[in-house]
Amino acid sequence: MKDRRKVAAAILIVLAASLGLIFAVQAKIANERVEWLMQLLALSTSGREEGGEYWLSMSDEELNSILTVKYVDEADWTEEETPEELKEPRVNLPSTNITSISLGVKGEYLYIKVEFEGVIPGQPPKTEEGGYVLTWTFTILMDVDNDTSTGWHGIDVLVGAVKRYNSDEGFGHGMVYNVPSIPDEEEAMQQADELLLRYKGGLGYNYVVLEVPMEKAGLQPGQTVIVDIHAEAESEEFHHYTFDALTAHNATYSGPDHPAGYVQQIVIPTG
Ligand SMILES: [Ca+2]
Ligand SMILES: [Ca+2]
Repeated sequence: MKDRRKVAAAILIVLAASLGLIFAVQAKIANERVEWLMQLLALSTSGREEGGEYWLSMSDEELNSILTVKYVDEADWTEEETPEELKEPRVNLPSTNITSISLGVKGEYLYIKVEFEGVIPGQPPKTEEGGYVLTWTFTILMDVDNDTSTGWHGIDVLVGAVKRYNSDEGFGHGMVYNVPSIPDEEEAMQQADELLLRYKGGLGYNYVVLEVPMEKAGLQPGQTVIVDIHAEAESEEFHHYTFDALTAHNATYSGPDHPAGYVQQIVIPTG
């Protein structure tokens, strides 16, 4: 009886330790995913405005005909669902509440449309603490080759958009690719390649469409890709003032633990 108790206690300790490790790794990546986004802002700022060089001049009808696959977000990261390390204030900031992700392929491009509950404001929203939101970000981490030993903690490509309210930089919308297998974020991102993506939506809209060149990203139609898709806001008071990650039943990931955190599994449409 005593031995059994000892074994049970040992198992509990191992379980607790491994859970702690998983959360520690998740917290690390979730908290340090900013460097690369800021890198996008450092790229040329010309042509980023609505109607500018990088504005996707496709009609809504044309885009809708391309976007053939939809993942509806079923979780709004309520108090119960939110991991402890992200449990800063649970407020509803509609511009960071993802409602769906739509995908489509045309020619050499993958089109990704993310929709939010509310419009992404051009001016910083006020927080419940009386301060302001500093940064709005939307992030897609991709483990393109489904191999955690390649890329930054498995991540080979990062696609996203960013608005930093306390600066006069515009709306950032781009991709970092060819990410080397280096665990340190700064080092990995410095050695990776980057480019601005054509986009539609953003500030003043409740959606963002990003046009991803498939070959550069290492993507092919029909391919399964492990992703972490989330939006968050940093305020003067909190690193994670809000946080919402896509959770869709048709994107459930069933593989082994992944260092990227809140992973889902999506299929690149065949066009
Ligand atoms: Ca949501
Ligand atoms: Ca990988």
